[in-house]
Amino acid sequence: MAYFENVDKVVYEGPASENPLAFKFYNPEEKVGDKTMEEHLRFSVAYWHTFVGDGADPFGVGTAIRPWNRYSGMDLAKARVEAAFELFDKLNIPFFCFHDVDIAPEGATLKETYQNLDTIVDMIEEYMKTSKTKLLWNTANLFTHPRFVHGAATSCNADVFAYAAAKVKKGLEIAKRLGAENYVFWGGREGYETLLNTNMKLELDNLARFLHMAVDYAKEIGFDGQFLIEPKPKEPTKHQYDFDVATALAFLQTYGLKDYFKFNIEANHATLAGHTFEHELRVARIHGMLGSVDANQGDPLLGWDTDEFPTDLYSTTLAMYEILQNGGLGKGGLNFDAKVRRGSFEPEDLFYAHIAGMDSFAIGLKVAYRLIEDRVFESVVEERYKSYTEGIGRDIIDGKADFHTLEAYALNLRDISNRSGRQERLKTLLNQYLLEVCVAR
Ligand code: XLS
Ligand code: NI
Ligand code: NI
Repeated sequence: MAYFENVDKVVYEGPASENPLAFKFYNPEEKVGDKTMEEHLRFSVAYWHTFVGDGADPFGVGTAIRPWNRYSGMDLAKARVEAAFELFDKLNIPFFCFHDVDIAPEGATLKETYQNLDTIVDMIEEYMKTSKTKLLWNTANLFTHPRFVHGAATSCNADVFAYAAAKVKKGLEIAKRLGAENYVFWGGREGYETLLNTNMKLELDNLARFLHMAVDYAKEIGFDGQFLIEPKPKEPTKHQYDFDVATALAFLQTYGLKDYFKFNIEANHATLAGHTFEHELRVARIHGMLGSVDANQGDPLLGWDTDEFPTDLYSTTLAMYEILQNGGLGKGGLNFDAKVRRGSFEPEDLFYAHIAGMDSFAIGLKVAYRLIEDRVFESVVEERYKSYTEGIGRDIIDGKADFHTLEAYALNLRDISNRSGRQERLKTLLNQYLLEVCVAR
């Protein structure tokens, strides 16, 4: 049966098209450089927002009209799988992502939960045989159920640590079965509410123990997907230990975990941490740790994780700039960890939202590619740091300078001249490139 009767397959019709259910810029087969748009962008649908989320907020109940909601329990879980693969097919989407609790309801016991999961994973596996859509990543939800009130791997309660380990063990087995490209760790409640009751050292040590066990188990079962850490500074915790890329990187290095992980960077988490999206991508990239992206955007007027579909072309362009400089995302992708607004409650809105996100990143890709091809910012950066290619600068880089030689050099300096950073000029250039791509019909 069809859940989205009013929607046909969404195809590329070009910027002049007036069909709201068509792509205007995302043309999966179109080549940008030596890769197609589909290969560059590796779009993914987030199961939780699209098939589970109902639009509830702290002040009101759900508003979403979802044809599968006439079912409940395991029937609902099965209907969601049917709806999911219908949407994947109609959007021609190459990947999807889920938490364990998104796909199957928890049972009365962990054993029963496993059985529910197995039934649905069987079904998903069957669908995947004939669908092009692959699993970008899965993860375990270690934050919703009351047992995780004090965290999971960082809980003060060892029983909870054990329970969380069992859920991740099962998650890795599912990842292996479904051929997931990655496995994600987002520590929603791995943080603290007050230092007055918190043994921070023990909690961090335990988080590292937990992740080492996960690395060992993946090796044991031969799961070769990439492990990803998804930083977020807060919410639901007051302070999350994976605050931002720099903090999580220090943690991974301290505990000998760096070689086993990369980062899954979410735009709205970056802004919650007081950074831009591109800042987090840059920090990960220069350390060789850029793994995947949760593509969404926040609302600058609201101070929480609003998970909006990405439509800010500045942001998608600067993100794609980092991704292209990284040589792509490898096993990662652009996962729409994004939800339609509470007021956008019709099933068709799920399509409009994904089309908006996909077109926005397609524009970002094209603009970023041209900027790099023309070496617009590279030549500026090269020129700006030129003093390190010769003379005293070269000596600093080559390790030939020390405080003695530098002092001797400085004492002889007559005057020091700096040059303008030209920010405003560069932003105009960025605008010009953006307009060129958008206006060229
Ligand atoms: C929540 C996170 C979550 C992760 C997966 O803010 O973004 O959705 O991506 O657990
Ligand atoms: Ni996320
Ligand atoms: Ni988030």
